[in-house]
Amino acid sequence: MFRRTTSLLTLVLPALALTAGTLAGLSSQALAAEYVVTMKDAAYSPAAITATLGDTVRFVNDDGETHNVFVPTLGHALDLGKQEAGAEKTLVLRTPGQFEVECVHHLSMTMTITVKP
Ligand SMILES: [Cu+2]
Repeated sequence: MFRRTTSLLTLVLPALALTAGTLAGLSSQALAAEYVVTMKDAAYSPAAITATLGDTVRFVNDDGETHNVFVPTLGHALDLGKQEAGAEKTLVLRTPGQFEVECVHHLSMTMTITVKP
C-alpha cells in the first residue's frame, strides 16, 4: 500500500510543476502584442511599426505574387524566405533596436521596425 502511494506522488508532482510552468508561459504571452503587416502592391503596410521586445509581427501576403521578409541590418539580420501569395509568416521580436525590412523581390518594398526594450 505504501509503495503504491509513493509511485502515485512521483507521477503527480512533475505534472503539477509542468502545469504551473505552462500557465506562467501563457500569462507572459498574453502581455505581448501582435502586429499585422500586410504585403500588397509591392508595399508593406504599415511602413513602420514601433513594438516592444517580445511582441510578434505577423506578415500576411495579401497579394497575387510572392514577397519576402529580409532584414539586412547588422545585429538583426534574418531572412524568412519566400512567402507565396496568401501565406503568413510570424516574427518574434527578440532584439531591441531599429531595423529595416526589405523584400528581395521588390527593391522599393521596405519598412522599418523599432523594438523598444
Ligand atoms: Cu515583395
